[in-house]
Amino acid sequence: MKIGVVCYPTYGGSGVLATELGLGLARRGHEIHFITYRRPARLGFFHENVFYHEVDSGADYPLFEFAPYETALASKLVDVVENYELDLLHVHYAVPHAAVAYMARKILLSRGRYVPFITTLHGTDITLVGSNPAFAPTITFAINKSDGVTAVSESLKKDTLSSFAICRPIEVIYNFIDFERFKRDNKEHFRRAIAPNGEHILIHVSNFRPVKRVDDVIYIFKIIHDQTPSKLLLIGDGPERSKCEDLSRRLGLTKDIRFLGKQDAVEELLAVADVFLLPSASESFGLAALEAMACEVPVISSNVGGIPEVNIDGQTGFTSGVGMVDKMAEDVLKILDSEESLRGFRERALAQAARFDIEEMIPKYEAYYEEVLERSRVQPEEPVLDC
Ligand code: GMT
Repeated sequence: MKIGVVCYPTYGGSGVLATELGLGLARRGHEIHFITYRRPARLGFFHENVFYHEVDSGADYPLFEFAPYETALASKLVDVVENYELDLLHVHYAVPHAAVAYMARKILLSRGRYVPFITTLHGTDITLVGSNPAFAPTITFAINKSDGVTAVSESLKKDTLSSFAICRPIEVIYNFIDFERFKRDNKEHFRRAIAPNGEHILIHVSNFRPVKRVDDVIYIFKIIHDQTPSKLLLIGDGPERSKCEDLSRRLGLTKDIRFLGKQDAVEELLAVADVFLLPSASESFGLAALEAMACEVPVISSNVGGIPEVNIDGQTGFTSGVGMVDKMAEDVLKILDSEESLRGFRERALAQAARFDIEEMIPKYEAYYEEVLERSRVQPEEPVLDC
């Protein structure tokens, strides 16, 4: 198949997932065209069957206080579909990509070609952004008009159905993990550099948005640090970072918390960690937790959204209500209680991560693409809605 992939190219989970999916599909012989405004973070090298088309929204024209990205993206989609004869568009993150794909499909149809599009819902496009009245009518319409819709967890599917008037089926295809990359390689030299006296290593990875509650990570760490020698690695960057740096200074923890910023080889740091912290206020799946589990790192998380579908309470780590930092700290200490306890959690985390192997999930996307293509071959026009 020839597939156009639209995503945010930043470090967010949806862009990571979209890029890994595209690369995985390319390895299986499909021709993949990424179409976005900047090269996706994980698309650093030459890959056979992979193309990248940059969207220029004409931002330098003085009239445009807000560059018309959607218009430029729709035009680029039309151009790429026509010139590379794409079969299908797969857009990740509903806002604004689903509406843009709808527009592109209309334009292409007016030029004699029906190209179906699939929308993958990732999380904040539904839970935080999509239900905002500024976007809701457009997003509801574009989801309903998609030729196929997937959600990354059962919880996100449920949230979508309860927040919007959706009158079409949603397929759940979970986030996945590439075990070639995410595995517990021996990085003893890193461990010695970070924790020279054998301290425990806690880790958090995110884009430092308020929804991630990185300040809770620091409060949890403070409780643990008061009881056992430990270090905290904070990976990623975003709007809350300086507030968190300030908090760690106020709590007297600067020596033992390292803000490492954005890192490409996250797996190398996960490989030396003992516990991963993810106390988010909202999380449709928690790809970062899955990456940790694949590296045999147990997870302490909140119990919101799709997290309990990934992190099994008492097995692969523990889950708690949002903001329950005392309980989360207690749970970390339970895991770290003995070598044997830690080993058990590590083994179960890895076994659970194996359920989300990329090799199992990519065929699910392929099968879904086939299904959508077949439907649009039989009926090459907009889906007729029963609502
Ligand atoms: O919050 C992020 O890390 C970024 C965000 C995004 O949409 O780019 O991630 C969402 O999509 C990921 C991939 O499907 C999910 O694993 C994350 O749980 C989800 N984030 C939230 O729901 C807050």
